[in-house]
Amino acid sequence: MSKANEIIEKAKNAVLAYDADAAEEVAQEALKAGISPVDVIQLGFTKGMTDVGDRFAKKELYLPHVIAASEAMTAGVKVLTPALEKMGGSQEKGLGTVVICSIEGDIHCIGKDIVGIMMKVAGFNVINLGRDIPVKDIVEAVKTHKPLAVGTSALMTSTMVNQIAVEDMLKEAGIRKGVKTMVGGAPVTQQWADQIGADIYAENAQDAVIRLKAVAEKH
Ligand code: HCB
Repeated sequence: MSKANEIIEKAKNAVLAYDADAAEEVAQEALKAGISPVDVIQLGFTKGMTDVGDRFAKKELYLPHVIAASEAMTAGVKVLTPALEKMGGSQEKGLGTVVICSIEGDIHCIGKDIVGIMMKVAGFNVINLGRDIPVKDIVEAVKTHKPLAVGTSALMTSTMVNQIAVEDMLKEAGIRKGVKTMVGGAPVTQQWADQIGADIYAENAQDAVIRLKAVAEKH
């Protein structure tokens, strides 16, 4: 196994072991070894988190396990964030402003925060409103910041519906045409984006960057 794969595997296992110390250590090891922080997050920590989610769904694990696993992932990502932000130093700047948040009713924020970091790295000015953000506040933020795009994250089938409300309230406010809407989160699909009239569906943080860069270039 290559050094990179070994570290990625360790990152996954740190989340599976609910071990925040191990997650921090492996993140530091990755930085020292020059392994891409993006790969450690996407192929390591996220893979571990997805496995925990699958086992939670099968009732093999309980909520405290999910909490502990997410704390481990957050600790690891925190160590990698400054390195990721530095990577942004060499990238193109001034691609435009993007507002992001977890949608009303949804406190899941790990994926949304990774999207935010990756967009910052790519050269976007990111306004991260946080989690469980009321739709009316999202619309207000669009009025205030006049972003290129507004990205919402929904991790639950019960909160996805609030992405429809974003589309509706932006239209009611007469500002829908001036902003691109992006939707994401584990249960969200391209089909959902098409159904509700969102402009962009992004499967993961890298995909979000690619798609938003394409929008910024046309702008
Ligand atoms: Co949570 N939870 N959870 N949870 N949780 C899920 C989402 C379930 C699917 C688990 C399951 O049952 N299999 C489930 C939802 C079921 C459903 O509706 N279909 C669920 C549930 C039910 C709940 C609670 C209701 C549990 C309870 O209290 N009984 C509760 C929610 C309360 C609420 O929101 N009001 C809850 C709580 C929690 C925590 C707090 C323990 C923790 C969140 C911690 C935090 O975020 N700070 C948590 C976690 C961690 C999960 C799982 C295990 C992992 C989510 C995650 O972080 N994945 C998740 C299972 C799963 O999703 N497979 C489970 C890793 C990240 C990196 O992936 O998909 O979020 P991501 O993000 C990607 C991608 O989607 C995309 O880019 C990201 C990076 O590549 N993306 C975007 C994300 N947002 C985007 C926005 C864009 O605009 C564009 C791209």
